[in-house]
Amino acid sequence: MVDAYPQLTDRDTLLDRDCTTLSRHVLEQLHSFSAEAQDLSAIMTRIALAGKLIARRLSRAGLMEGVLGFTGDTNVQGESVKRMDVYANEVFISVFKQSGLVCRLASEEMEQPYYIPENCPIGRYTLLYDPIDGSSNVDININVGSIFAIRQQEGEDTDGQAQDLLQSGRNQLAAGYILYGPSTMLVYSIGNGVHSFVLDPSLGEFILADENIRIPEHGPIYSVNEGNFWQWEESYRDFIRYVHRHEGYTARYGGALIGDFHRILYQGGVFLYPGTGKQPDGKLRLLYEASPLAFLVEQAGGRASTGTQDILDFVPDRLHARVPLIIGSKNDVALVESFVKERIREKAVL
Ligand code: P6P
Repeated sequence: MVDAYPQLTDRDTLLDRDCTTLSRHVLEQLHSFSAEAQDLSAIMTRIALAGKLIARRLSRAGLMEGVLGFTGDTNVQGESVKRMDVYANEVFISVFKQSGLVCRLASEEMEQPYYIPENCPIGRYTLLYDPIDGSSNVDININVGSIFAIRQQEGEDTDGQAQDLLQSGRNQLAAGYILYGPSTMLVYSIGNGVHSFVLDPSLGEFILADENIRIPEHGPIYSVNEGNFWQWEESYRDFIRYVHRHEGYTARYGGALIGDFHRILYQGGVFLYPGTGKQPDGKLRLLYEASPLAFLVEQAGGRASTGTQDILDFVPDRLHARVPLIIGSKNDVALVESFVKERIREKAVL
């Protein structure tokens, strides 16, 4: 019997996989070569270039003067700025200059959005990003990441205050992150599933690794800084007591949101950064941390919540708004929310 559809040999499959680069994948994802598809593919290619430049710098950081450590400045978040924060922030700006694509960049490191005037008449896209997430890990060679979201500019931004960015995360066109770990990975979604790529330094290309990643409905991991235990509302202490008393849970907390999120995306579980007495809205920023990851996790079948509301429905009142973040497997996010809602019910009857 002649096989009507000769199977691809391993070699052919491998070759096909090696040729599925990020830019090709984006176009395939959009099933079109429209102007918007080409734009998004080109933007993702620029983001990939930024990732390669940052990964290269990180891989040599311990060998070079003036790469690690602090600048001595404090950013808009009130945090001490690392030299890598500044470098990575500027890399994203530079890769989009002359791109004709991105008119504005809104970053954790910049109080106001950065405008690229030569792009603005044509480029109607805004990049929102955290150039180095987890920079406290940089000097000790533990994984860090970059987080990004792409939005379409809506209306005129006449006063440079980017008020059109103060919208729910459901207006994101695309979102993703770059994980600088033992290998450099890029994970993204343009609303058609979540896909991961591994940087092949010998090719200088991000090569497709996993398509349509689905987060388990439940997982064993809970990821939270328990050092804040007594700063939380009682409901979060209730959740921690629950996982302490029930079999099948394990704690993992790396100090960089991206590493903790990436583990949960693959293995299931929940990451939480609740509000505290000093920071009732929590520490993590909405527009370039929580919202992009919420977009991704919902695309992967998971959930992201403030404790009482979906992250993607939260409308910020300012560019650097913070939100409490509970994100991961849908059953585990729902479990945390159940403790929050129980305490709200109890208060209501008092
Ligand atoms: P803490 C890094 O500074 C970051 O913004 C996230 O990447 C990380 O999850 C969190 O802060 C860690 O904060 O208070 O536990 O050190």
